[in-house]
This record gives sequence, structure tokens and C-alpha cells, in this order.
Amino acid sequence: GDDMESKRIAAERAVEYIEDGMIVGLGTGSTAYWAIQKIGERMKEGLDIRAIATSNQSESLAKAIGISLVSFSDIKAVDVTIDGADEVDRQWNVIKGGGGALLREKIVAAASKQLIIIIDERKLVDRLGEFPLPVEIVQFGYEMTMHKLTELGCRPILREKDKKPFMTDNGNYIIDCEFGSIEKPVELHKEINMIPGVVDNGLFIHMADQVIVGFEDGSVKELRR
Ligand code: DER
Repeated sequence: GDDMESKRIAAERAVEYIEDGMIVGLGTGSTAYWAIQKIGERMKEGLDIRAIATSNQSESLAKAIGISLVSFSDIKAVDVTIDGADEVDRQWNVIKGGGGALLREKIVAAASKQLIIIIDERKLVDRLGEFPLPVEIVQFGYEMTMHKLTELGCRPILREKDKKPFMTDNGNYIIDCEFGSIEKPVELHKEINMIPGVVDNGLFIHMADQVIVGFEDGSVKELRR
């Protein structure tokens, strides 16, 4: 659909910030897809970077394109990570995890000097929470963990794939938590991560350094906070 075009133009604008010698975090999802493609194109024109992927999916895409990958044992920090989002609010708090990659995405984002979020305009919201918040939990006692999530005021749904529980790259489950609206994302983020069995959740609080939005009319906006 035309949101593909708005995703692509936001992604390509973000890739303009990549310079020779950088370590680049490769995001996950259909918007990050276009950033990875553009990085591949610029490498063919001589761009000299190394990358770290936020998912097996992005890793195999990068390998297919010929992007040289490193692991955390090879590097001290990531210079810039370009990644998508499911929702972005006015304080630039973000919900991620629609693609099930939130744990590695947050680890790479936290290791990055710059995190650039790339979205199409539909992702901009006044308040987070219409998109069900993905929460990564371990399998052991998952029913109890889901009950604890209910007590925080959501309807927890075990994400499934081919009629079986969806498994993350890390061998964990994803619970999609329907809050409807999240009044206090900063507090909720802490409360969720205190629950035993929770590995992490899709709230990226105060992590985005830049938000680039693609619009259906073909324009691109680099939001300033
Ligand atoms: O799963 C993720 O965190 C993705 O980045 C998601 O938040 C955005 O995916 P999209 O670019 O395909 O909409």
C-alpha cells in the first residue's frame, strides 16, 4: 500500500545520517527493511560501515545484501541505530515489538549513541496504548505472569504463530497487552518489568534521539523534540 512509500522515504532519509567508519544498528520490521536496503545500496557506492542486527530476520536480510555484520564482542558501542516503531507519542516515548524483536532492539538501542526512529505518519499518536503493548516473558509459569499483567489493567493475549505460541529469537513468549490507552508510560514500563518472569516490554522510554516521519503525500519530516 502507499504506506510502504512513506515508510521507504523516512528510512532513506535516516540513512543519510550514516557516515564511513560507523557501527550501525539495523532495526527490525517493514520500515527498517528499507533502511537496510538503502545501506546496502550506499555500501555499493563505497560507504564503509559495519552493522549489528536486532533480529535473525534482519541479520539474514543484511547478509543477503552483503552488509558486514559484527557482534557485541567486536565493538565498544553502536554509533547509530535506525529502527521502526508501532506508536510514537508527543514525548517521543515509543511502543515497539510488533515484529517480536523488542528485546534485542532495546539492547542495541541502549548501546547506541543515537537512536533514530523511522515511521509512517499513522504511527504518530497523542497517547500510547491503542496498539497492544508487546511484553517478552519466559515460558516458565507464563500463565501466572499473564495474570500479573492483567492486574496492571490490560487484557493479555499470548501471541501465536501457526496455532502455536510465537517464539522470539531468544526462545521466549510474547504477550500482547491490550491497555486501550496508557496514561503513564514511564511508570507502567517500570511496573511491568518488576513482574517476575517478564524479560522486557515494548515501551522505549526517553530513548529516541530523532524521529523521522514519512507522509502519504511523499513528504518527510524530521521532528525536533
Ligand atoms: O517490532 C518492532 O519493534 C518493529 O520495529 C515495529 O515496531 C515496527 O514495524 P513496522 O516498521 O513493520 O511497522
